[in-house]
Amino acid sequence: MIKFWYNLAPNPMKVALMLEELGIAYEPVPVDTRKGEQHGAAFKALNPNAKVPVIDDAGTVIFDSNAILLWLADKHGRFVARDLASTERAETLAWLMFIASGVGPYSGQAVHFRTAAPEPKEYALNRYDFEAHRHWGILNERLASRTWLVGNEYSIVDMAFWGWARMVPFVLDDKEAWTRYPHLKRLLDAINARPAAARVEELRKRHSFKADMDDEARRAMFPQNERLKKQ
Ligand SMILES: N[C@@H](CCC(=O)N[C@@H](CS)C(=O)NCC(=O)O)C(=O)O
Repeated sequence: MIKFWYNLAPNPMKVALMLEELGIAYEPVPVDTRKGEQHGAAFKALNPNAKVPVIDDAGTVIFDSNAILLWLADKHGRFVARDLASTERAETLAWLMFIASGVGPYSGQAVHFRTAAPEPKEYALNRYDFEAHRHWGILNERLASRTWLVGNEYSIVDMAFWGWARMVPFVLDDKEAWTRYPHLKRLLDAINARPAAARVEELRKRHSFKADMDDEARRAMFPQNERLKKQ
């Protein structure tokens, strides 16, 4: 059975959605990142990058959410274009990488600088907020004229989108985000209406993760700050 190391953050949640869409058995293993569990030797042997998600699929250990989505899609022949030479497959790779290297990191850094960075932070916050808006704007524009991000069917690219799209008003600190980006909302609602998304909501209730952002959590999540203390 697949083992799935996760917490409730956007990247693990996309993988949870895929596992639920496939309807395959898996064992969810919570990793409480605010308690620093991602830095333990056993976990780092699975993912040297010390982050969730990770899966162990019959002895094949794979980390990084979009890589996991592609692995599972290829293995099961579902939710992905299977012709490696097709335009749809090329577009799948392009949009998966765009989400992995742009949407996710800029969204994450926008949240970090808005909620956790010390002053002065205006320059950094402006950069990441601007880039987060720019990336979400690109997806919104693409979705203005198409139902799904790639091809004519729901795919792993939409699942990769969903992980972060659920957080857009928070990421952008913008209560009007859905008015500004209605096409994002339309796709988010379509995925939220799927039974697999409802099953992910059930998974979210199965384990309670540490909520406090106290000193222990800050040390685990923002190890870079220890360097500042030594200066
Ligand atoms: N590129 C990785 C990023 C994974 C990542 O940033 N995971 C976060 C949760 S969404 C995490 O484990 N954070 C804990 C930490 O940074 O210590 C992926 O897509 O899986």
